[in-house]
Amino acid sequence: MSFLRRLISADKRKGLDGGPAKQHVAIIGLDAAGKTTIMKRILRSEYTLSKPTFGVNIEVYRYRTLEFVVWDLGGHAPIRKTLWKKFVTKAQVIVFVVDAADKKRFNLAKDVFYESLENTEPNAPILFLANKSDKEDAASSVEVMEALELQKMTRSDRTFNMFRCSALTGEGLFNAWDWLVDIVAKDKHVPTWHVKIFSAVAFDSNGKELDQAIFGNPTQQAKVATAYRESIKETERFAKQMRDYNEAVTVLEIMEDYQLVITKNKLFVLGILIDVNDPVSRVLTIASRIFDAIEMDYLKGISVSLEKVISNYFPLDAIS
Ligand SMILES: Nc1nc2c(ncn2[C@@H]2O[C@H](COP(=O)(O)OP(=O)(O)O)[C@@H](O)[C@H]2O)c(=O)[nH]1
Ligand SMILES: [Mg+2]
Repeated sequence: MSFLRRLISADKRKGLDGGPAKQHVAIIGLDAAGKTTIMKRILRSEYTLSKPTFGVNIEVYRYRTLEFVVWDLGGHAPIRKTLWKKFVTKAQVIVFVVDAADKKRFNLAKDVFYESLENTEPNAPILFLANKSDKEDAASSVEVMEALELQKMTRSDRTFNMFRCSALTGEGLFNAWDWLVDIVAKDKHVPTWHVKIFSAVAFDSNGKELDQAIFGNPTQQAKVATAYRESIKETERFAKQMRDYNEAVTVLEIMEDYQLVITKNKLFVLGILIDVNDPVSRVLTIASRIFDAIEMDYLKGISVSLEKVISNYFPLDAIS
């Protein structure tokens, strides 16, 4: 399932008016850690980004039953702190964002993190994001974990994890979000192994199309034909936009039924169209294998066949 849908379907409790109860996610971290950029990156996929409310230090994003409260930690007036407590106390999930390149403020980040931890619900899972991994001077996950003294966390009953990511390129971000959603949806069995690949398209890094593949019975493809064409257009657009980056990822929802995972490595850009309910992390694993295979062909001067690569290596993920 797409991460937002999974979050939504995970929340089966009813609100007072009989509708589904809100699920609250607190996104915290020092200013300039990348929180706003991350939210925009994630919600853009669903085309429903709402305008931030409240002003500079607090942003609230809503998506159906989900409420994301984004908060810059450190240096707030007492009145703000009261408001903050109200938000963080009711958050079912906490996301703590660190700028992995801002080593001078690691200590401050650690202090404000443990300070805010006191106000959180004791069982709320925590996702640590070591953001800005695209920067050359960005610390490794281990360095960030040590800086935040996360060994302390292993002594508590909390579920937590850390991912290195870049809100700029999308690298690591969607895997992290998949993890978070699985944690929130853990009462519901979500099969995470195979996905349903409807189609795939590959471009080289200059935006030249290399191959397209469509899976399944062609007579039943009318429904996906439009999504397929859309996915080619979007992948090409992404290839052009991300020309200057070696690695990049995004996820777009297409016609409500599909999601398009677009991922770029040094040489190629791949757009893979899957079911809207499928986990993005599986597709990223598949994509890295496809990159290896098509790179070999490409370098040998053999024309790329996505259909061959996907049906050979991932037969259970291709729509039959
Ligand atoms: N290089 C790089 N810059 C980033 C990344 N994420 C955010 N930024 C930049 O860092 C600055 C602060 O980001 P913002 O999202 O406003 O941080 P916030 O204060 O935590 O909401 C902006 O200039 C962003 O463009 C990233 O992953 N890589
Ligand atoms: Mg912000």
